[in-house]
Amino acid sequence: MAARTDERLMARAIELAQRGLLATAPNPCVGAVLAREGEIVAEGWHTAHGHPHAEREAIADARRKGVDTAACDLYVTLEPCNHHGRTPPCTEAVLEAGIRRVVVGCADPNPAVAGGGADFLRQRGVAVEMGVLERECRDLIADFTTWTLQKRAYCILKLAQTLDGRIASRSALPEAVSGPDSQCRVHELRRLCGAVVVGGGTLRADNPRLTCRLPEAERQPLAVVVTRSLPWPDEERFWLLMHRHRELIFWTSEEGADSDQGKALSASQVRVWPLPETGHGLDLRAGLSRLHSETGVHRALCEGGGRLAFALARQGVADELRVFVAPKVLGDARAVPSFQGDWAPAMNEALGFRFTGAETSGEDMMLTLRPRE
Ligand code: AOF
Ligand code: ZN
Repeated sequence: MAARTDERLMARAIELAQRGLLATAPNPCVGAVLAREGEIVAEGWHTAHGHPHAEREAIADARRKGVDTAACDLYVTLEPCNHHGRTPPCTEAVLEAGIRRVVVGCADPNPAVAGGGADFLRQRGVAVEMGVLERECRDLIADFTTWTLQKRAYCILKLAQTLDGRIASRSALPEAVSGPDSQCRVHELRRLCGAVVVGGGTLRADNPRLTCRLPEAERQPLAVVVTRSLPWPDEERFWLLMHRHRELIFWTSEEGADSDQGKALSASQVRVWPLPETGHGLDLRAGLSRLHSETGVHRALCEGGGRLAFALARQGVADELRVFVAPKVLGDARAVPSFQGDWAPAMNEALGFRFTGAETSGEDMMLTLRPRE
């Protein structure tokens, strides 16, 4: 099959996979298509954790439609599994369906299955091609890779900024930077994430609600506030935050946790987690690990401000950036920058990212970036 056809069909499998983004955690989202002479005849995706895998869904779709699977090529975003987990191995389903050619996006990073599926199929005479749209397929499951290999929550950093890279004016008043379409997308991101994380400064300046205001939101994310100077438990805005969220957690320093405020908070219903110091602020990776192990949160959405955004980027845990760029210029050196630090004096020392998406969002642009590999 021509390389361009393989890519077109894999692109469709990626689209299908994205439908499972919310429900599959802690499994990856996976999509599959069955094609005959380059034409899609059946489709499937992993719909939810514990449900059949994408390959089985595609094969079931083919059977429903009366399609002869033995005459089809299978395109799947992730290497078929070869292990008995919650579901039987997909490699067996492929053999039973008589499929002779399997095109795979990327290898499974799960150490329990890594490499096994493709080899198993090849040994049984199936042609397996690996690595079609590999980077896109790896990006698709970057969250899963973080959970399985690093055992921590995957961190999406959201920024809403002006053309000149400012997230707020000098007035420090809560003001919307981006338009209603972008704000709607932010609620969609909050729906996807089990926790929202903000710096103490942002909380004090904006008093954000940090809730998902979409009707389909099943539950609210828990709230994490990163601050060295903890509030007293009766400070109103923190109570408000607590009542809106399932839970409120403070990430602070050892001294913060030991302070009178820290002790008073711990004695109320608030969790206070002291994080180790790194040379670049509190150890946010440790916070994300603990979030994953103690609360089962898979994705955390960081909503600023600038100092926290920079610390995440500097510590290499800004796994995905969603930057909403509003077509506005403040032109004020005292306005708040999206990344606030004291870092690179020269361009060759800048932290590097790569663009993985750019689309319009009402009057704004939404850019998606990931760390450089
Ligand atoms: C596939 N196709 O659609 C998915 C795969 O607990 P289980 O049985 O659902 O297995 C989970 C593991 O299977 C998961 O950790 C990942 O390695 C792989 N997911 N594999 O062939 C799929 N979702
Ligand atoms: Zn499988």
